[in-house]
Amino acid sequence: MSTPSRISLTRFLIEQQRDHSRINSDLRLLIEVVARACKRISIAVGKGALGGVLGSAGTENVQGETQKKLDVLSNEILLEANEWGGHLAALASEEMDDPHPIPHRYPKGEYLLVFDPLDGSSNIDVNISVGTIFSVLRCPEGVRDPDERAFLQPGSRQVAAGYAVYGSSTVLVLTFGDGVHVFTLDREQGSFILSAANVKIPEDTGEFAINMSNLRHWEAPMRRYIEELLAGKTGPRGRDFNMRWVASMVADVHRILTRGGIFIYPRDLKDASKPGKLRLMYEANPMAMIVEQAGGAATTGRERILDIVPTRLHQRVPVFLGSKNEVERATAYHREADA
Ligand code: P6P
Repeated sequence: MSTPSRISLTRFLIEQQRDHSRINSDLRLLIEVVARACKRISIAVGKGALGGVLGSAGTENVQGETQKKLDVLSNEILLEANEWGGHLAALASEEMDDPHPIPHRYPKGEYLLVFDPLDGSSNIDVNISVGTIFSVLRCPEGVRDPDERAFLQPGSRQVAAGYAVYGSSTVLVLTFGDGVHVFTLDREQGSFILSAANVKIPEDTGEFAINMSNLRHWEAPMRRYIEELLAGKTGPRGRDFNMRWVASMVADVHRILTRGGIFIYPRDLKDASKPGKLRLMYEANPMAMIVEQAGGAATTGRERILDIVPTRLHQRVPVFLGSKNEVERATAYHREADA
């Protein structure tokens, strides 16, 4: 029998559970309800100005950032989708100060879900791709009412990670620690269809992604690395480089997963109290797991992101991720400077 060209997310998850024992039924349910929530978010995002959900919600999140109406809506969609299934012990989100407990009327499960419901939302009103990023951890043994401490596990303990990009197409990217798989939403059928399995990031690249306006605030090794790229053929790298910066992490990371590149949001001295802009638990960690599973690398410029033991739910870290050889070079420059 010929292999069907269209493998749905449901079939893929069943086979991961039945044939490969990679996941259990609770984790399969978790991914299915998150994928369904992403479809609902995709529909809301896709309505744009006609949906009455653009613009500011008039509130601020724990980061002190103005919340967009779609930030709040996306967060509510993910909470509602995950409360009743019995697969989670608690949830946490960029949009909520503290973890969200499972209501007493529902059973609890063994997993913790932490997410950025709508990353890049500052791009919403100008119709640039945004996305959802999520990370799955196990709830520590014996913890019945998990609080922030239950979430403070290194990224190497994630059992799954993924993101959805709401762009020209809606794409869902997943890893369970055994490769990275890409699903594209068939809008007519309403199903995510496997479009690429075991994706690999090229180890070398000619493309970098960074917000250059912060250059004067960077540390010396960071400036050295970028100035060498800008010097191109005439400089020590002996080749020209191209630059992209969408200012939606999901869009930049998806480009890198698809064709290579290095994404950098370094520590900058604009605000010395902040070690970086991006959040460890629901941006850096899930993207680092995905990138490493695709043969790339992910560091803070000094250490592997997945080794960091978190101290706070919303802590920030510098992020260097993507094509292995470029991330290793930039990291080596920082370590040399420290030495
Ligand atoms: P800047 C979006 O707000 C975000 O958290 C990431 O998605 C994105 O990579 C970064 O911030 C953009 O930051 O400083 O360029 O606006």
